[in-house]
Amino acid sequence: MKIGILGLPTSGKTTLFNLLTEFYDEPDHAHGGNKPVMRSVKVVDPRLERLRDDYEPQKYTPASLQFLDFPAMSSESSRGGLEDLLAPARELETLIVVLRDFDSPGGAESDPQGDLAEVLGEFIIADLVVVEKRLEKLEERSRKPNFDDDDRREQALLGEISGHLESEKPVSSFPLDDIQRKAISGFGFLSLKPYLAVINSGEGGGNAVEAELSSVAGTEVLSCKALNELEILQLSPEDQAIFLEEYGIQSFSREPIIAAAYQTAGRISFFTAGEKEVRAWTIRDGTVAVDAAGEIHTDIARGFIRAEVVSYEDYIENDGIKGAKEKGQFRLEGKTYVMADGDIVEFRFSV
Ligand SMILES: Nc1nc2c(ncn2[C@@H]2O[C@H](COP(=O)(O)OP(=O)(O)OP(=O)(O)O)[C@@H](O)[C@H]2O)c(=O)[nH]1
Ligand SMILES: [Mg+2]
Repeated sequence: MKIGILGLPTSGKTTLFNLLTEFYDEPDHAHGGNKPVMRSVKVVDPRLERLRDDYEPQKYTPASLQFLDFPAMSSESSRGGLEDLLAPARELETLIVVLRDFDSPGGAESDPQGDLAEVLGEFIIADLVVVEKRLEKLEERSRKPNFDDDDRREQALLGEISGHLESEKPVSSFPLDDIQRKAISGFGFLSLKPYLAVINSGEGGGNAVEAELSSVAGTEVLSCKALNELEILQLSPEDQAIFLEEYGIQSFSREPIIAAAYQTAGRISFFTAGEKEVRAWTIRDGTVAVDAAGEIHTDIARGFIRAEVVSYEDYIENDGIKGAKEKGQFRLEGKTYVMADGDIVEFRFSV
């Protein structure tokens, strides 16, 4: 899964990017180019670590995530305008919007709420540009004989969406049925994407702003102290404890931010565990067993017989699969079983 990190200038995007991807070599660097920078990170999941400790497998494979650090959202930082700068974000399913909650190096006071409104406003404008370009094309086509019913429907729908965007409302609040949703999916509307707001607090609090923003944003809001955390992570464990206390940081924010990103993206994890390999798999929430099997291998989906499932909670409660089996908490599930987060699964199949 790929997650874009966006925000206004000097909000701490790159610092957060470095924190999330555990990159300590260059604690502070300006974003050079006009394109996002991508880096992968292995997802730390205590549940998977427990399985690793129990099975001592030959191979350990956590899930991985790709983060993209975007250039600042300001017209000066982009030659082709904000639409060009934001274009790579259209392919992503989830975004993190970083909000500055410290006085900027230039001395500007912080206004996370105002900044969020500005970022969301830019998403709306960028989407409007895309819609208008497409409508122009359709208008041209409408004078030609091959203009068909599909084109006509698209034109009508985009006309309505354009009006919605013009009244400064995001596509996410436009009522779409499944067919329409599919019809517009190729545009990658930014104002339709789920996003996670991360308040980057300096030395101050952050929690107050978090609560305040949660009530208005209608989205998940987390806060962190990216710069301090990044510095502290490079210290010895003893020093880490001292400085966490000194800065009033209860715990590092990398794990909760990644967990919230999964939730925002509608993703869950299931695990496979054995002596050969302990591994995490990322699937969409709502995925059925046969499709989850297909994530591992198409043969397993094709020859699917059943899924043998133990929830992580039952695994822990019974001290392993064996104990869960004895307690009857080991379930045999069919193709249409809806996978749950934390399921430990073995697929039975024949090919
Ligand atoms: N005081 C303070 N400074 C911070 C904090 N986070 C980042 N900074 C500083 O703010 C400046 C910008 O940080 P970056 O992480 O580069 O911000 P950015 O959003 O990537 O910046 P651009 O890509 O240039 O828009 C750097 O000098 C950081 O050291 C913070 O929590 N507190
Ligand atoms: Mg940057």
